[in-house]
Amino acid sequence: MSNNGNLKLAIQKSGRLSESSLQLLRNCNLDIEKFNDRLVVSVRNFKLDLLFLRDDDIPEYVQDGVAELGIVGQDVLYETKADVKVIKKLGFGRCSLRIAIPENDDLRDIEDLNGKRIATSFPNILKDFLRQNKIDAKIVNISGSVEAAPSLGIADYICDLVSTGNTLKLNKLKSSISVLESEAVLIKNKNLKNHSYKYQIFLKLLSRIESVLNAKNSKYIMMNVPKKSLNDILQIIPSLKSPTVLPLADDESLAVHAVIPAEKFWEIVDDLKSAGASGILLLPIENIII
Ligand code: PRT
Ligand code: ZN
Repeated sequence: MSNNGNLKLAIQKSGRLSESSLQLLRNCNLDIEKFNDRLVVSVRNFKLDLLFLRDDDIPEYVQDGVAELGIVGQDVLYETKADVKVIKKLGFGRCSLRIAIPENDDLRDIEDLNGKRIATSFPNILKDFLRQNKIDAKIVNISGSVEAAPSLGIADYICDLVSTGNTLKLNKLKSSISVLESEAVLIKNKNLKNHSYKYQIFLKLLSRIESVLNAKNSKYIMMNVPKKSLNDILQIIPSLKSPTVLPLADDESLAVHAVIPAEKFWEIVDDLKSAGASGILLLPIENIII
């Protein structure tokens, strides 16, 4: 591997996290060339190399310093028990590690897991979960197609990742207790601080990632309001900081601009209209540097 002094970030080569990981980096204005089958690609306009790996290998590679940073699901991270620092949740790759049971079965509470055989490819996480809840169940460790285990008779229940729930349905299973809520996270080697040059590159990258994530969760709202309604309108807007108020040519109205949490827009739009706001515009934001 090239030793060009660049910081190294490991991401999944091909899978559910690959596209979103690359998209996040491209939104940070990193110029990444097509990687085809290469293991390492240097970013053209930043002191960063990308390592494309199987997701299961990423936590250990970061722990051992082969890469200083990695992007991986919390499920894989906790299963490998690698000794790394979690820097940031990245808001994609969301899923839930759950106990699932046959459709016609019933699980009234967690105690009903006692004495059952549970198939999973996450034996470490499941073992910790069972221990914490003082449950005595048998873990059947399988690496793929866990959802087939109950119909094959090798387990009573399964513990697997669920996102839409379609896979469970197809296998006549239903989702039950949640073991772990997971999303992609940025992880870091614990000794990175000792390499001051690489640490500075890391801080720059982190500030870009934070600005992209902040922007993704925020929108810029603009509207016209009658002067007399200004106070009512300002009460309604869940602004990140004080809104901007500008005079308009007609002397009766004002323009109000603010940055709001994106998910609040539909909650407040009717209240804004009732309070007299008109010409409401909602715009995406590319970056927010706080
Ligand atoms: O080849 P490599 O080892 O790199 O990839 P992989 O096949 O091991 O992993 P991959 O790409 O499937 O998943 C990578 C990460 O995506 C996981 O570690 C999770 O953090 C996250 N993720 C998000 C998911 C899902 N959603 C998901 N639905 N990982 C797997 N699934 C599977 C699940 O195992 C089940 O088989 O999808 C099926 C269920 O999906 P639904 O939509 O039918 O419920
Ligand atoms: Zn994997």
